[in-house]
Amino acid sequence: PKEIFLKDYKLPDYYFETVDLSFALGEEKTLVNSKITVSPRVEGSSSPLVLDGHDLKLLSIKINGNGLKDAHYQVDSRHLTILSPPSGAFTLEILTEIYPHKNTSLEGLYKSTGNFCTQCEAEGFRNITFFQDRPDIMAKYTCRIEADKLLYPVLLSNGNLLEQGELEGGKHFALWEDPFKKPCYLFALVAGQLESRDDTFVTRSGRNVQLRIWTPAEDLSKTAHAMYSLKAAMKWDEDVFGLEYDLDLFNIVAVPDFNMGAMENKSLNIFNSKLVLASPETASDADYDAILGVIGHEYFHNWTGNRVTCRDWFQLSLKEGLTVFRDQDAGPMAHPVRPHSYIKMDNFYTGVREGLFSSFLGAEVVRMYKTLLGSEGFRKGMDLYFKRHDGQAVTCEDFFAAMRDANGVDFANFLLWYSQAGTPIVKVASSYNAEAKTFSLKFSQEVPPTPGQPIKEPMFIPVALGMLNSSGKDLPLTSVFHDGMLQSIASNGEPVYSTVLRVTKKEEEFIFSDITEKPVPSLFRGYSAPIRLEADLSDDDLFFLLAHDSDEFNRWEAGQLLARNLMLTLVADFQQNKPLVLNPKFVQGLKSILIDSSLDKEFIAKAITLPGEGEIMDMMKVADPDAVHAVRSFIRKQLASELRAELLNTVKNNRSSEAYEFNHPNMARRALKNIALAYLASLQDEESATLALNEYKSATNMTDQFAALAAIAQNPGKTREEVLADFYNKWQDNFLVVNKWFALQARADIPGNVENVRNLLNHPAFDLRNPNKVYALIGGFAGSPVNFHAKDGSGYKFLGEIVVQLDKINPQVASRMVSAFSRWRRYDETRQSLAKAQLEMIVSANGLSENVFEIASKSLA
Ligand code: B3K
Ligand code: ZN
Repeated sequence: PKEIFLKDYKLPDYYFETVDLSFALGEEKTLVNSKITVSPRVEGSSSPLVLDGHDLKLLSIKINGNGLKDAHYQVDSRHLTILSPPSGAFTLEILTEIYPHKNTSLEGLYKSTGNFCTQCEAEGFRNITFFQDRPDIMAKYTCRIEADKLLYPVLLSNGNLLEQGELEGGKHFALWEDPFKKPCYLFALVAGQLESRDDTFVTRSGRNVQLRIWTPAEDLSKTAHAMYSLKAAMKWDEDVFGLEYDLDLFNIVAVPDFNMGAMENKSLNIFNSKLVLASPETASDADYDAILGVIGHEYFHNWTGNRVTCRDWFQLSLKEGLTVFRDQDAGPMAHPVRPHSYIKMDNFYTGVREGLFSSFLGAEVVRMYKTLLGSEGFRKGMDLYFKRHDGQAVTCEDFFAAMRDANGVDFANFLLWYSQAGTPIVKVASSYNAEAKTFSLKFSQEVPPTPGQPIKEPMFIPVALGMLNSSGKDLPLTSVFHDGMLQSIASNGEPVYSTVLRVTKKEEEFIFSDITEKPVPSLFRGYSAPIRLEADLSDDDLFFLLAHDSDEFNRWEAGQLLARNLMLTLVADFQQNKPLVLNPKFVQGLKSILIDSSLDKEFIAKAITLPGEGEIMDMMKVADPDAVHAVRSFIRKQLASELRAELLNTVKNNRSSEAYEFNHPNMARRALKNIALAYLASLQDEESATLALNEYKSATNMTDQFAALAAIAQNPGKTREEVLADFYNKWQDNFLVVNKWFALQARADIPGNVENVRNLLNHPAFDLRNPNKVYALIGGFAGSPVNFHAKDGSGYKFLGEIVVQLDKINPQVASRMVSAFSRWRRYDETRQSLAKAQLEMIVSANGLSENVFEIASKSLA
């Protein structure tokens, strides 16, 4: 397989103006006719026209209506080349045959529980027909679908329905037209037995938009929250960005077999059912939240991704970073406490040439624009971006230019965020001069070398900060001395309590004046830049920030930093066989948070949650999963025993007998109660066991029921087995709930759990062909530090075998699973050689897909 580089981007030789597709859907085969009007980019040129096509059966080609002779084209399993096309514009008509019922890769056109559906991003359209499968080919589409009327009563595609009608032989057809130009990755088709929940949205200019959410009839009752989420997203985009929906119809279809979360196809979003279906009994708060977030995300793509799209796939963060930023910012649940590892399905967007960073980091880059420019400046930049680029396929530099030009600001080296890999490490040293009443902050930054980029330039880093006085209040800030100049930071003559510095050099100093007492600085408020901070703050400073910082993110982060330091110290003790002792100050710190009734409950729940094992392992020279697990379990149990009374009260005081509601106070209350319950269950005593069992039995919604089940399942034994069996019996007919049950068992830290997971592979409810089930069971297992990294290699061996098996079914899903191996060099030598052996076995497997090969071979390189 050949690697593609950004620097090799070339404009296409031919543009496509219109594309008329016609599908004859059948049980054994589907015929696809594609009629394209083609025009050369350079008038008069007649260079060969190379089309992508993956394992397609070509039936015929016509140019300007005449059949093309064999000598005038070449076809292989990847391409169709028209050797000497006419000079000037022409029409190209290609007929192919495909086999959706055999398509287990779930890319292109495939079947999910009897219905036809598509997935084309990034390069799936080439599985449907021969095409220039690249996002800078934007064309206007029509799509005619013909199918059996009884089997496929509903026929959907992008845009507006122009015509529909009956045909002979029990068939019918529908003709759709999308008035907007789009790249082929946004094409979609759905055909099947579906019903819709209908609603309308009136746009701010007074247009009625028909909204339809399609599912099998029996699931329709579970789509109310999805509809609420869609309407909230439409309203938010109007209110915040002035962006209106641009068609009269918006469809969402939920399918059970889908490789990722959802897909933003123009006016016909296709979703993994997991991110549409919810009822209080079957979906947890986390599910409700994810649905709200992802429905918003896909809807927001209509402008950031669809109307303005990516020139090539290296520009992925142009649409993903910006759209993740928008969904994080949106919605009634937006909240400043945001763990670094905001996990959502599309973060796994790997395997295809992703560019330099994940959509998550892309969102952080967009957030920096907003931090630097303020909300108004950011909005001006967005307005200019749409004004300049509507209907175009553009680059991250174009986005940058719009932000810069709209605000007339010099961003110096900000673009390095897109090209320079690696997380900058920012060190900060502070000193207070009591006589001069000045406070100095010295910043130094370093970006560690990464493969292919040994030398790094200093980055442009926005530092939002404030300073706390001895009673924990923000000190007024008036002016700062920097670069030989005293600059005012007051706003209209009034002091400010938080400001944004621009750090752009390898080393630089900022000296604040009129600081009346020695402050504790609160740096990078709101996570103002995606960096790793090493500040000269003592534990006492951190406890102080944890207790008082007005910036909720930093308040939480101070607690996490304390916990990380504590865990690392104890890990070292554990490795040296020293007895583990928990610092009483830490217990005291968490206790004061836990009992502080003035605090938001979601904040408390997050603040008393220890950093994950993966996060701690990342900070170690050689990751030691056993030590990290032992230490985290020790701290949890110790905290539970010392704060037992407070935790019990927390559970008791946060129960509610009222009907489930999806809103902040109720979700926060449940989160707090359930984390307290989990702590108590780690005590493994009679009283806590009874408590957890009672919570399980009395739960009236999935959030509480599942949290109680998880608490019980921490501890091996008879109760665990009985309750797991009970839960399965209750929910065996609901595949989404059964996946939770798989995932819970998969990630259990019970020693030797790999055997249990192996057995579950044979469970009647399991199926390797369904991505959600694989993510739950195999993905869950690969994320469990103790058993996946078992020192006897049993976990690695298990995953290695599955990856090879899975690759034959679905390469995209297999490549996600194989990425669990990618950090194998972080472990000790024994584990390294065991993991490496599995990677080598995978790479040498017969008929390996490009997806898995890319990830596995890059991991070995
Ligand atoms: N744009 C898609 C992700 C596509 C992944 C392709 N393998 C959905 C999203 O961004 O949410
Ligand atoms: Zn997206």
